[in-house]
Amino acid sequence: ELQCLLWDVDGTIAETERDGHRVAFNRAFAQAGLDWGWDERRYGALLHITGGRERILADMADREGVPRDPVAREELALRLHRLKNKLYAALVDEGGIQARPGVLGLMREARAAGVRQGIVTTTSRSNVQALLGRLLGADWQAWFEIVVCGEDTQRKKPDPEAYVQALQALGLEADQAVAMEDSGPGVAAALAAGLQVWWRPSVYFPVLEEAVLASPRVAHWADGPPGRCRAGRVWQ
Ligand code: XBP
Ligand code: MG
Repeated sequence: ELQCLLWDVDGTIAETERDGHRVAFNRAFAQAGLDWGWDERRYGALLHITGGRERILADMADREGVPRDPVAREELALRLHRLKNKLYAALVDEGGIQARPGVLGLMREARAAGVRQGIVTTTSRSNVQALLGRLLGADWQAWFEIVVCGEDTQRKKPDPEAYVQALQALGLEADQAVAMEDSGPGVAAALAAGLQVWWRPSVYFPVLEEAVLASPRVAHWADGPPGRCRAGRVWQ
């Protein structure tokens, strides 16, 4: 019996990547005096590396003129990532990012029906705070029993660790929760943890591999969510 919604953040709750994180990364590079830039195509390719700091490091591997010393490289990536997150929060505060259609409605329906909810993301906690504070208000944490962020796990999606941690914290079996996801790595993480998935295509993940979509545990979120919340349960 499904009784819990586990929400991915980026790409699922809002289209944060192209006009949010990507723009903030580029602003951070510019503010740091680097002539680096990620256009939409490059960023789309880099999104398969989850985690902003990890993404910067992966990009550095293909660049000239970056520190050769691995420690110096790590430090630069960390500094750029912190700056990016600050700039991302400012962008969100300006109202630049909206919730995707149907998201707030489903969250409200779940809350009213007594369906448990959690956040499971590879994004930094500060970015979750900025976005959900803006979309749901200052008491956004009251909507979710658990909030698993990038800082909370050893391994980011597609590793199932974040979902496994969420299930443990909630005291649920895998077949009692459904993950709302958009990305290939996100869907892979949820499936590897044994969950049902409601997959929602996003700007950078308009399609997934045929084999993934054919899984009986994946339902497609088209015009609206493929199920409803009623009487403490998720029906699909
Ligand atoms: C999200 C990510 C994050 C964001 C940026 O993946 O991979 O890295 O792109 O946030 P998912 P940070 O939606 O699958 O959780 O810079 O805080 O990592
Ligand atoms: Mg996502």
